[in-house]
Amino acid sequence: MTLFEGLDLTHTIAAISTPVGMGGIGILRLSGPDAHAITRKVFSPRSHKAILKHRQMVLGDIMDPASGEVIDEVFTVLMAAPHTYTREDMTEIQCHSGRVVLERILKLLLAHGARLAGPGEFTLRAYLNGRIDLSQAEGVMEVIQAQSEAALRMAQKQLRGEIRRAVTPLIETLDMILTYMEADLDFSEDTGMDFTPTWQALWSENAPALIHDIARLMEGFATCQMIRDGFEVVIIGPPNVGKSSILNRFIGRDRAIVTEIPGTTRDFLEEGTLIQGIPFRVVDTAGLRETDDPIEKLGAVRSLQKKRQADIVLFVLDAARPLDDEEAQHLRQMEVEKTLVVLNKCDLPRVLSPEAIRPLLPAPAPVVEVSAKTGENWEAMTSLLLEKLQNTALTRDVSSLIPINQRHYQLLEKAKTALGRLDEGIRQGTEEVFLAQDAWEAKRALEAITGASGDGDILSNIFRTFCVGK
Ligand SMILES: Nc1nc2c(ncn2[C@@H]2O[C@H](COP(=O)(O)OP(=O)(O)OP(=O)(O)O)[C@@H](O)[C@H]2O)c(=O)[nH]1
Ligand SMILES: [Mg+2]
Repeated sequence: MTLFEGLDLTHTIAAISTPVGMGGIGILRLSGPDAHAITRKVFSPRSHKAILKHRQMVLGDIMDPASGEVIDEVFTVLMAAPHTYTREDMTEIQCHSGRVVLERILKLLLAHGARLAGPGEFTLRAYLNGRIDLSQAEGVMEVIQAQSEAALRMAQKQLRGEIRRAVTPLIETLDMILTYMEADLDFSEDTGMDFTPTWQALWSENAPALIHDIARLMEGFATCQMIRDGFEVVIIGPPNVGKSSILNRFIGRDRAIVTEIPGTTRDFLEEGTLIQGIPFRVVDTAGLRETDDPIEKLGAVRSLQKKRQADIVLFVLDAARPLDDEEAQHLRQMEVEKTLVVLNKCDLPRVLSPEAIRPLLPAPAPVVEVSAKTGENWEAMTSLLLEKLQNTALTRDVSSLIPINQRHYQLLEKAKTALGRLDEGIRQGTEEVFLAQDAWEAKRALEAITGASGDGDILSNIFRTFCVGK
């Protein structure tokens, strides 16, 4: 069943829009044809001269008209359609934020004819009423969920409709080609008019740019994901070198178990953190060593998988212990581009030095001494880590990046495949009806990025992640 099945999307809705809990101010919202009438039933202005009108805040009380009991002193503002978030009549009520206050006011609004809003229903209505497109509705959630300033900037672009601006010209080009294709299909038999030269000329003129633009949008996806979810730092190395201690220091609490017994961590463990305002996912892994223990073996397989996916690898060694052959082997095979060698436990008498490690590496890579225990040299290590990210999304100019998400990416891929088929079809002399089908498929996929044309499942999937009240 889809999220909004059976719900009357024209009925007036109400919801608490701020987190329910103790706080300075809590906000309730109403939207729909009866929003203003319901407000008038439960709100009485403090001054008898005050009147509720568009975008004017009025001080007064929320009062249960049945009992005359005042529930809270509030500010109320009416907003008149179509100049509102949903394009419907709306009300916002600002009360004191406490669970009981908020819930009693909500109950009162429901008792007077509103129904409880579904998740994201205010935004859904903004979309259904044509104020925003679907990619902008997704942008609302991206703004709320942004974990960093870069993610917020990207989300704001999405909210402002950048995706639509990127995709619309592509749809228009396809539309133009389709018009001539269809004319050919419709008229050529009856009238002898032949539009084939026209549409094929339009195709060869526009197809390279069209396909290139779609590919370019798709290319930005990996960077967008990185900005959204943060960079993945995977801590890897032999047992007992202090990998879990490093994770704990990164996140500032004892998340991973640390003991002096080698093989403590058996599986990987992931935690999010900000390093100088940049979001990271730090992954602690099971130690790598030759072993017969089946659990440790599985753990090591997972560690290596994580290492492959990583944006950055911290290869950790114990600075107070000489290298063994296995460790030296790891160093010789290291992927230097994304690795930082960390000599941990530098608070102890040192046996390993960066100078001894460097010649073993297949190419130059940073080697840094730290102590997860005392925090010595920690800043030097994090700066090196950030330096490793040079030329990634972090430092590159992302102002031209179009904020693509997984759903957009899949639709772009579908469009690109269909256009590839069409291009091939023309060369093979495929019948025009099939060529037109491919063009239509590409066009529909591009259109679905900004509009789901009433597809309940797609809308459900998007709005399911929203909170009630947004
Ligand atoms: N002196 C000193 N001891 C450390 C440091 N970092 C970790 N240790 C100690 O080294 C031991 C192993 O630390 P862990 O963080 O569990 O090491 P690990 O690499 O996660 O070990 P496994 O999970 O077994 O692979 C513990 O006794 C820690 O207290 C450090 O910087 N200095
Ligand atoms: Mg560990």
